Amino acid sequence: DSRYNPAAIEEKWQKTWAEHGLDKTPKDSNKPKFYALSMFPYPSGSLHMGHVRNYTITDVIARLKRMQGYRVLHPMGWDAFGLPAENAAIDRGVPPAKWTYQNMAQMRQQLQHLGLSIDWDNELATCSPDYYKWTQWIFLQFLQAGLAYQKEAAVNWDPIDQTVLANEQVDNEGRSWRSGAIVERKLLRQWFLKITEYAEELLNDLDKLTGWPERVKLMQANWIGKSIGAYLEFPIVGMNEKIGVYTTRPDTVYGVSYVVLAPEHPLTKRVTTKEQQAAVETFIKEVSHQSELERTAEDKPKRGIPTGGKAINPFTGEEVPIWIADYVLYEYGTGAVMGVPAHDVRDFKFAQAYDLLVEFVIAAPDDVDFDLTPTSDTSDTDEVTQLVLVKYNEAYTEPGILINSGSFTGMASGEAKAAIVKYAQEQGFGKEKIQYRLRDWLISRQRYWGAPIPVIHCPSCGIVPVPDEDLPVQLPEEVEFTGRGGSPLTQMESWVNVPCPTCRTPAKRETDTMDTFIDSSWYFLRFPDANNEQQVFDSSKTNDWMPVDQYVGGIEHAILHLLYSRFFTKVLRDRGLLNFDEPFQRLLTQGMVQGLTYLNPNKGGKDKWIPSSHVNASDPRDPQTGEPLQRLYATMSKSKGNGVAPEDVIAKYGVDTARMFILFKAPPEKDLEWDEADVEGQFRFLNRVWRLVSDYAAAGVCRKKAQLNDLSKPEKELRLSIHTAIKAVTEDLEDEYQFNTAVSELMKLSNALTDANCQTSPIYAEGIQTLVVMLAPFAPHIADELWHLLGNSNSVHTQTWPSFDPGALVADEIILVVQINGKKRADLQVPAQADKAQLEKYARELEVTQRYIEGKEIKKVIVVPGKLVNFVVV
Ligand code: ANZ
Ligand code: ZN
Repeated sequence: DSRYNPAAIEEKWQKTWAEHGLDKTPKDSNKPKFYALSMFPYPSGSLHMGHVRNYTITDVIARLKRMQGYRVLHPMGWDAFGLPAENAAIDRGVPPAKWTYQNMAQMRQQLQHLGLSIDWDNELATCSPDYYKWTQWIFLQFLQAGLAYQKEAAVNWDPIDQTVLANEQVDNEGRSWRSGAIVERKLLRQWFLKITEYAEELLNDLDKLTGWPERVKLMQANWIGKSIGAYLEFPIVGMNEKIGVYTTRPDTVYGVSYVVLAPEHPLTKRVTTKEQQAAVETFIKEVSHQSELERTAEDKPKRGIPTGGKAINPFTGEEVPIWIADYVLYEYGTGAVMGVPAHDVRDFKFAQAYDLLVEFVIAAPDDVDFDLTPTSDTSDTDEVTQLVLVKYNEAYTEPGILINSGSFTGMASGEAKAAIVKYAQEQGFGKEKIQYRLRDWLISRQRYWGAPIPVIHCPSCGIVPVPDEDLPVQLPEEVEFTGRGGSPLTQMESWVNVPCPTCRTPAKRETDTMDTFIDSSWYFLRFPDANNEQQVFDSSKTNDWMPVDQYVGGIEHAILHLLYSRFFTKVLRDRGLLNFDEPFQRLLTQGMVQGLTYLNPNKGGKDKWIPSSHVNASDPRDPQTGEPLQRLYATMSKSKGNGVAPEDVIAKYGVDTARMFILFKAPPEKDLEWDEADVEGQFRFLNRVWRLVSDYAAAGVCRKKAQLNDLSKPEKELRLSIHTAIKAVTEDLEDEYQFNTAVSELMKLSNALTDANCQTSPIYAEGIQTLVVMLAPFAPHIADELWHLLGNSNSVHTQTWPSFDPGALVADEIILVVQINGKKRADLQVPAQADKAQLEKYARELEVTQRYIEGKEIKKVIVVPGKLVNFVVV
């Protein structure tokens, strides 16, 4: 049977490639390196279409680069620690390790059916002791460098389950997702990594990432959030203490009408007067139930309470009230703010709600339209104030000209900022301050399924790192998962109690495990040397393969994973382990895979989504109510019931068709609408290629060499199509990975071959071969099968990517337009290489021309080579 049978050939080739070690990473080779990496998956249990798209994109690139003469590293691993495994243990009693390794086995098998050219020898799993040993070792490197520390931090505390919760585990009402208890803010000792120490470099080096999408770089820059401002001190009335505030608008300091502290600020208790004490305590308690998002959202009302205390504006000597408010965050700046309602939107709302003074000290340049000098008398400035107060009935947040600001009056904001900071510095109550929004990374998790933080708390020595030779600190296996009472590790006495490595007195292990983002912050450094038992990696190997030349993954990792990985790379570089600054040279963030989705517009909540399996596609109606449904495309998800299972598509059409469809349907960064008709379309295309090539092979492959200087017209035309296709496909894959247009070019070439009239020519043989070779990265199985049908015994994947002959791209003949006095009189096919004189001759010899010029005087002949000849006659 000579029909295209994907199931048979795909299995056969996957086996053959494995047997021949085709996907192995070349060990020693002089070829240039190329590191192609997909963001590794979480082993949830089954692959979804988003995975298939991600890995297909990376695989096409890896295969292409091999054919283009690179040695390629294309590995795969598992981001295998994390909560779902622990929840499975709590809900179903399966140990987290067992659940995780089962899922990995299942997904590995699914991946292997996708025909991805992955070198499985480098496989790694972050939950394996061979791996987390080195995660722990890296943590100790941070500790040694002074980049890991413990401090008290406000965390979400579930008083019923007695555990810390991540922000995502607290719902909008402030309740625990598990127990339903109102979550409290509690100060606990937590481990942090000092990412802030690298804030400036993480920001500046974004400029080096020329192969990253602009929007990802922008998201990172905003996350780091550098702001240049001032630190100013406000003395507290009746106390020998000051409140330090951070402000980006020191130019507004004459407009301060109150000072406001975060509820967690240590000074709140001491500045509060007796009369206010009870009210302040109640307020602080209430705020502790709110999330940061609720506290700072622009549209939420700002809530606050006066402490009764007063502070002095060091510039004016005036007393202003000290307040506490929910919109001030303890973790940012100094946790205290100077309130300037006239020029800040939040302060304005706050002042309106609590009837605080609004004093304008900045005016738009156009509103200060008369001579105003710093020495002008008070009546002038009063006048300006009047003018401004009438004009603005909301905060004026733009820079402008200072009014009502003592000796700074009349300065522009920019100049005034510098002058005010300088004055504060001279007087000893302030200085310039650069502030980053980025905070140190809280990495403690009171959870079991993560890498234990490798330190021991000794009553006499303090924090003692676990000695390198005792790593890894292994997770105990005989653990009970109840979901209550915090991490199961705290209850494992035999595990917790150990002698201090330094002084041997009884001590306790740290029971916190690390945030799983730590595991994924360095896995790409391990792949070049994944099986090293002696070292985290051999630096020479990792330096050789790194940086990753092409990283492919989801946009959801635009900030955290990518920022943490950049941070780890820089720290390990500074520890002397790496010789490069940035881990990922080029980044491709692939779009979502969307499915056809049905929605009942009359229903709300989750019920409005009607799973497509319950719907008759030709007349979509709600199966319960009979109401007609809306159709739309939305990201595939379980909750919408709009997913397409990869295994179903593969069973029906084969992997090659699925890959071709994914690549053809949309450019990789764009969302992709799953459309069965287009899948069929690609299946038909592969069938056409199959017939084209197998018919040709059956008829006998031409083995003659082409005589390029002696080609027939159809041969020349076909050769033009072949080399145009090589050029176009190569260019589409060069800078932007435009797989969709590359596939269209392959379709064009296939059509040109179908239409060609020179089947026995060596040019035709070249065309068939070129088609099969260029198809190889996209549809690897069918390409290898056809390659063998053509009589080759090696694999198509070991072929060199074709290059085009510029000579073949030159057309033989062109159409020449012949004009008389600018008017077109004829079209004429002429040799493309004809020079000016020859063109004029061809045009002149034409019968039409003869007729028009007969008996006339030719005043001028204009020849535009390649285009036209114009005779000017009178
Ligand atoms: C006075 C002022 C006047 C301010 C004005 C703004 C406009 P960025 O740019 O994000 O750094 N702020 C400072 N610390 C804060 C905290 N812990 N919680 C909430 N808000 C805080 O923002 C800096 C500005 O945010 C600071 O400048 C401060 O308000 C406020 F017309 O100071 B500003
Ligand atoms: Zn000790």
